[in-house]
Amino acid sequence: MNIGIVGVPQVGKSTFYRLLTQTEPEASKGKATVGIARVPDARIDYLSAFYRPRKTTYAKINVTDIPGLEPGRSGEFLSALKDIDAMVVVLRAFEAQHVPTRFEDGINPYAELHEVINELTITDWAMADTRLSRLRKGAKQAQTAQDIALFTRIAEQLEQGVPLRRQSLTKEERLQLQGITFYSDLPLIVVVNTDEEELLSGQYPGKMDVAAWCEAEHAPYLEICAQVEMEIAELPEEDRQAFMQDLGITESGLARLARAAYAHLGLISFFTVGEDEVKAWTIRQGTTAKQAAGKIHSDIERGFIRAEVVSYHDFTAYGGQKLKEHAVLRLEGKEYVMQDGDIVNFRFNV
Ligand SMILES: Nc1nc2c(ncn2[C@@H]2O[C@H](COP(=O)(O)OP(=O)(O)O)[C@@H](O)[C@H]2O)c(=O)[nH]1
Ligand SMILES: [Mg+2]
Repeated sequence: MNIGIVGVPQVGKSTFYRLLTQTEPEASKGKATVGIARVPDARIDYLSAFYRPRKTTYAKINVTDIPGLEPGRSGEFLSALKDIDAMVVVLRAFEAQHVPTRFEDGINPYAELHEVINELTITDWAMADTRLSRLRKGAKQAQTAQDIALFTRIAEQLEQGVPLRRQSLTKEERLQLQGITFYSDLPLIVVVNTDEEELLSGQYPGKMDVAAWCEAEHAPYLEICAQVEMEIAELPEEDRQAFMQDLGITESGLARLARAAYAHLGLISFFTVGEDEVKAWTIRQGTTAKQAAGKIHSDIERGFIRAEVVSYHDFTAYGGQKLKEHAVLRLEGKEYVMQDGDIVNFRFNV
């Protein structure tokens, strides 16, 4: 999974990137940085403690940090986002003397949100417009005429500030657009970067508006105190818990973001286990056993015989012991629809 961090300048995007990847971004120098976030998963922790494998592999999310969006340059910055599945919009709610506010009357995360949506929409409009002029110069084939009609309509609406996400398109039109990235069409996850006080009070200016917007747009909404969590992450393991408790943080920002992203994008995990490796695999909801086998290796998909499946829940209920006797180890065929938390061994023959 690839996610891009977007927002206006100086809102904590790079701080959030640091928190997710535990590495330094270069985005402040005007460049994009891609890093890897390891998705925390208590189920993998358990399975790894059980099998004591040589290798434990958590699911990964590729995170890209880019410079803050600004009129005239957003397109250039956004073009660094490749094959993005979702955008994380970071909004500033934190108060800090040393960081100048974008608005005269102080912080305004709701206004920032609109700025970001506008920049994404304008960038798409410019792209659609460029494409349109190219199409108009091109040969007058039937396909071109269709494309011109579609792009004209899309561009008009983008120009009026309607993100592609909110434009009504038929299935056929969607197919016509396949392979073209429209930033205003990508799933959004909104992260409000709060300070400690706001985290404790659960309040910040404009919260009602931001939350209502997210609900209307079906965008996951998270409040995260990036700076403080970053500082906590740097503490020795044994001190972290106490600090998190004081702030009422029960789950890390990364864990919450990962959960929101998986749910929003319809993704689930299955696990393969053994003495060599315990590993989490990410698939779409509705993936069949045979397709899941293909994630591991095309040979396993081609030679698929059966999948031996036990749910994580059943596995832990019996402490991983005598699963056959307890009749929780199932043999499933190629059409079996994989469930979140399935522990699988694929039987295959090539
Ligand atoms: N007090 C406070 N400062 C923050 C927080 N998040 C970021 N900052 C500061 O805000 C400035 C901009 O942060 P940065 O992550 O570089 O923002 P970016 O421009 O969006 O990437 C830096 O000086 C950070 O230390 C926060 O949660 N609280
Ligand atoms: Mg930055």
